[in-house]
Amino acid sequence: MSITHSIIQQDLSLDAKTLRRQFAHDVLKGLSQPHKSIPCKYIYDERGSELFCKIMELPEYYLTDCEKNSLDIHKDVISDTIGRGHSNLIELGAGDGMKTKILIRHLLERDHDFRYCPIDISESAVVNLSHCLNREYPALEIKGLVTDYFQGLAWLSQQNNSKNIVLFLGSNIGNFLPHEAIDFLKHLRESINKGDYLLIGFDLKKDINTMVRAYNDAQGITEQFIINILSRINRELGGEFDLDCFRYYSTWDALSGAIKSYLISTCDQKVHIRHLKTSFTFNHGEVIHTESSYKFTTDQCSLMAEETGFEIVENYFDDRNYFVDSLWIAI
Ligand code: AVI
Repeated sequence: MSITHSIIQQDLSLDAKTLRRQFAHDVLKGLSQPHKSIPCKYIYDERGSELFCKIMELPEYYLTDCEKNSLDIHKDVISDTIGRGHSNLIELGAGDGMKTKILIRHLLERDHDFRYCPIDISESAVVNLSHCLNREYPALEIKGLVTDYFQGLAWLSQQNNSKNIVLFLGSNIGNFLPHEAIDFLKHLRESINKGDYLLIGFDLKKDINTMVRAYNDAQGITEQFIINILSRINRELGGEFDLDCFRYYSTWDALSGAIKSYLISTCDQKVHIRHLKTSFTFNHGEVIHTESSYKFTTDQCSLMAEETGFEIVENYFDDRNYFVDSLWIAI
């Protein structure tokens, strides 16, 4: 069997300079608004991706265990449904790919004919995952892409040769604003063909304390993860943030149905960011919104599928009904 293990598609990978320019632009825009914010995608540099891997192992962060449990229980029916013909198994926001390994192992054991295409903004995530899978499954064809979701979709639209099975796991969809999630899913639908599949993970609404605890772990790893965004600004944009002058705060927003995470200034301060040639003023108690993690009902998931050109094939729940991996078909 031929082995392909190519990691980066140069033509679509965003180069470091472009990424840095976008980062500078988005930070300037976000911190210049009356309600300051920084897009959460910038949390994921090498350190942020490492910290996220630690979060996924925390006892409080139930999402990962629930999704692994759901994939494990339903892997037979998932693999039977997607069928055996040659396919591209494309993962958006692959991260460390640990959940996906459950499916990959199962498909390989069942002699499915597929290649695995992890797409992630973090180069280290794609490189490490590709090396790790290549070591464990030398016969697995892997084509990794270092790019953001939207460039990833542009690449996806060119993959017409085989059936596409797109994985968007981990409730990554929950980090979009509701209207952005709809636009993204419509765009995704336009990038694939009728009959292609999307396996998408949603964290479901549940007991409030359980959800809040998942973002307020006892070891403070989530705090380090979120505050890393300020270290990244210091490192890459010449920022002068004193990390001790901000504290992490996250809470359940019942109206929007999301855990909202913030960094709160603990004093009156002015912070200069050299590459932006700008200083930003923070009053004591002023917040920077850093992340929203939306939670869903199964009715909301059905509406999203309907609105974006998909039909639900089946919902795969974990043992506790905390999480659902929903298999959608493009119609
Ligand atoms: C990646 N994403 C789905 C995570 C979430 O739950 O919103 C990121 C995260 N933030 C804090 N903990 C985990």
